[in-house]
Amino acid sequence: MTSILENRPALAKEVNKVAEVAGYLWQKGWAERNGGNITINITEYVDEEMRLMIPISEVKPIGATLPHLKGCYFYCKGTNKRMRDLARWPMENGSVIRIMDDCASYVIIADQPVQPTSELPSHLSVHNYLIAKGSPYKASVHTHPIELIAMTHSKKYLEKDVATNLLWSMIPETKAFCPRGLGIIPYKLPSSVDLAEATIKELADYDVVMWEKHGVFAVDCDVMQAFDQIDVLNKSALIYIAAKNMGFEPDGMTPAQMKEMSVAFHLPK
Ligand code: 2HA
Ligand code: ZN
Repeated sequence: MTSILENRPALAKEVNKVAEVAGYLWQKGWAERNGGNITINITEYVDEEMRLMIPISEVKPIGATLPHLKGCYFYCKGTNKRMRDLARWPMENGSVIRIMDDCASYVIIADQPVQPTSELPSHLSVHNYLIAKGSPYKASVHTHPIELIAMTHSKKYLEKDVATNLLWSMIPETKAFCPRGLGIIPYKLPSSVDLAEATIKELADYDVVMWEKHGVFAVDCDVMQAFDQIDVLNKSALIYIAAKNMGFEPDGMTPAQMKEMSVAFHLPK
């Protein structure tokens, strides 16, 4: 069977990045069973032949009307598919979808009729928001990073920017490479409209947001950069926990050292 990735090296490169990240998520223990989802806006790689491809699914409702997605294409992880499988076989555990002109429905065009992620309405609502904003961001990643989730089981870390400042202070790189910090969203039912709406609101101020007692949702230019933002935050959480396990509360970088970082790296906060 031929793949949509054949003779499309730029598109193949983006999908292969998703597969690489899916492997990291599994190796890190952040993607148990079918946990997590990834969607990427691949519209810029679409050629005339792709636009003419006959759908391999019926027309399905998105569950939301998203006016900025007209004519857009996405690669989406499949619902109930495993990240560890996607890492090896991205086109058997994910699919390419085309948004219909009504902006409220989609069809699958390749390679196989793999039903997209259960979080499709929230992922697509986020992409709609990013396009409306004129953002260059093309990737959204949802995953279950162990130590960051553990922190959300304590009320003190759910206060605005308490976790952000703590995590930034563990190692200079975290502020440099996750410069907008970690937004916090109080617990909401997975896949719910409420959760999608709260996520979009929080993404106005943060690139990575935490769903209390569930996981993170990150956006960036590509999937690798979205992963990196989550990875540096979780690394900081691990340093914090390692210090606590050695029996002391870590000092953290001083406010002056953090300020110095912001100036040197031209950081927004
Ligand atoms: O797709 O992680 O939140 C599995 C999930 C849903
Ligand atoms: Zn989840």
